[in-house]
Amino acid sequence: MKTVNTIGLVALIFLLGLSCNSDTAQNVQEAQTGYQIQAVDIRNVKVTDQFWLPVIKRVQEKTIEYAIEKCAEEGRFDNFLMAGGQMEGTTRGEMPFDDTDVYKIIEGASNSLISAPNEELELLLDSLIAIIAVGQEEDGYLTTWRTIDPANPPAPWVEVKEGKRWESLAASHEMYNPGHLYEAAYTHYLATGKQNFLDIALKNADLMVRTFGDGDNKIATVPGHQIIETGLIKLYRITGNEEYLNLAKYFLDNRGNPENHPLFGPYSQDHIPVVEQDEVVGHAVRAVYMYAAMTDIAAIMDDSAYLAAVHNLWHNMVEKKMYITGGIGARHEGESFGENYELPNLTAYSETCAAIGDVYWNQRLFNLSGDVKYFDVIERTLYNGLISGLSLDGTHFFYPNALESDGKYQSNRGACTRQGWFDCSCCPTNIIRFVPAIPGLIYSKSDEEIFVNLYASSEADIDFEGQMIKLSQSTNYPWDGRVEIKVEPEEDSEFTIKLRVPGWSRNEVLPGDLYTYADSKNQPASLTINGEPIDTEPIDGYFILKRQWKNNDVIEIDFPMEVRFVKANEKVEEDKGKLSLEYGPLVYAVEEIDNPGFDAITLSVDDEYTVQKEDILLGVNTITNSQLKAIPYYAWSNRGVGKMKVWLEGKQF
Ligand code: FUB
Ligand code: ZN
Repeated sequence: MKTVNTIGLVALIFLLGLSCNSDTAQNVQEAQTGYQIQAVDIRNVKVTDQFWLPVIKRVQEKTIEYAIEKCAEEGRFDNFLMAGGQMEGTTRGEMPFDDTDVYKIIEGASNSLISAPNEELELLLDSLIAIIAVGQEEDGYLTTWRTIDPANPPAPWVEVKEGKRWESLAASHEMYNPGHLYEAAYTHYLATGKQNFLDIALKNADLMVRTFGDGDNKIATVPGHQIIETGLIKLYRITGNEEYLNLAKYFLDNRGNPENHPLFGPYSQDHIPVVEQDEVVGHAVRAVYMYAAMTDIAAIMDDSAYLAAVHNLWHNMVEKKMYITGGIGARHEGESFGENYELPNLTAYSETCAAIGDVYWNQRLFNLSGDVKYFDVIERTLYNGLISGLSLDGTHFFYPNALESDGKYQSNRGACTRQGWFDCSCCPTNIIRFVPAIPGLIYSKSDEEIFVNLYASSEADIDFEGQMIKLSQSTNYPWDGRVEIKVEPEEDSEFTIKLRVPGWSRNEVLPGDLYTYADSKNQPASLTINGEPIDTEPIDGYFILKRQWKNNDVIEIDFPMEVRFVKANEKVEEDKGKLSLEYGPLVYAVEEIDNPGFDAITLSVDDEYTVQKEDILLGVNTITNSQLKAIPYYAWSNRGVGKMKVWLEGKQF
């Protein structure tokens, strides 16, 4: 963080005379999650990885500060002060959910504090929280635009009739704002142990509990944009207050129930009851946030109808509506899913927020079952359609993530390339909230097993079966597939480590038949322990190593990487006759800047390629032959405007 700006903001708080009450939490309890598998907490995972650490540092050292400056510039903080009567003026910004950018920055910064303690940043967060507290109404209500001037929402599409609370829930984001507030407050509390933000969230959640439901003087309805549900469940987890859990369930149970409220329709997944939904429709971010909450309910309440529904929805999404990059949401119109197999490339929406929400959902599904397929989706999304949203300089972003560019079509909200900010800045701040939490995806544990889900150099201290087990992973993944893992139990003992064999290494692009490899170059993964080859086949996608582990045992795994050619199901009209290139978990793209003959490029499965590390784009493996040079998709559009393709005309397959 640049000291001058930080101090400037903090000074502002003290000038305003706001107190930063940051008493630490007491009497807070962790309620049962219902999940049989838990992530190894990020405070126990130290990432040293040459791929992910620079991305995490970029967000910690650049993007967070950049976004705080943008929020200051665009009046996000002023809105809280105006709502609390400490500043004169009218609502700044253009979205009814601008408050959430502040919450999401605090969430990401809180996670960042775990891996990179930073007193100055922590103090800054306390200051921002003090500003937020100013904007909260006496009874807990918190949506600044409405408090400042209910008759004048920042966006014309928020219909105001009488200026009353909750009158325009389809658009007002009066429940979406609190949802992000709860998510952020939960993370801030866990990261810092401070209760200052959590107090604001709980005061608001208590208002929600008093306001919504079927009882006397309550409002029967559901949120327009989901996220309050997972937020409420998180508050339930740390307080044990079942009213929060019950309200989340109420909101889910009543979607698609016309007896409860006039339905918002498929755009908001409010067309039929959630347990009957089996096709992913409507606004993709709303959808995956809702499916994540449904999965929480399935876990906590052991609800088989919810479980069946999320499985049906997942199959539909992954088998019929997912881009090869893991991105979801085909249409700009409504930021929404299209029909089955409708996956245009130039006009793909594939919103960064939707990719993030999808990872959150898939991790929950994994936690329920330990099924490898969920981490196959997570890995593909992470390395491709999610991290593409952040530029290499940390201050430019994709909101939609197109899979093709003609150099003219403005896929990124009015631009052909990455933008420094947006009128609607949901994606940059979602990147901030997500990226510092990436260490929490790498390892998981159940009562019986330790899982290695992702390959990234790191050290994990895992509290397992009454002892701490250290795993030290060292790898050059995703640039090559060799991984070494040192195992250090406190005492020699028998336990099980499950090593995920990535889908691409099992010759599976994604679960289902939406994409398949067009070549036959797959080479099986292999394994040694202390240099001795282990003759074992993956079972259900894992190397399962159950043995007496001794201190300093070393596992070496090789996932051989080859340049692979992918073809799409023939029902995907857009990709007919086309091939895409992959290497390990990375999807590749060709950009005009590297390819003078861009328009004439074709691929053949017989082509021979060279894979080499090049000193471009912060260091990537390029794939080249006499005809083309391809770069990892996530790094496209970091060198100006130009044409790009993921899918290229194919020959002989
Ligand atoms: O409506 C809030 C957020 O803004 C959505 O999740 C994004 O898709 C963007 O529309
Ligand atoms: Zn977004």
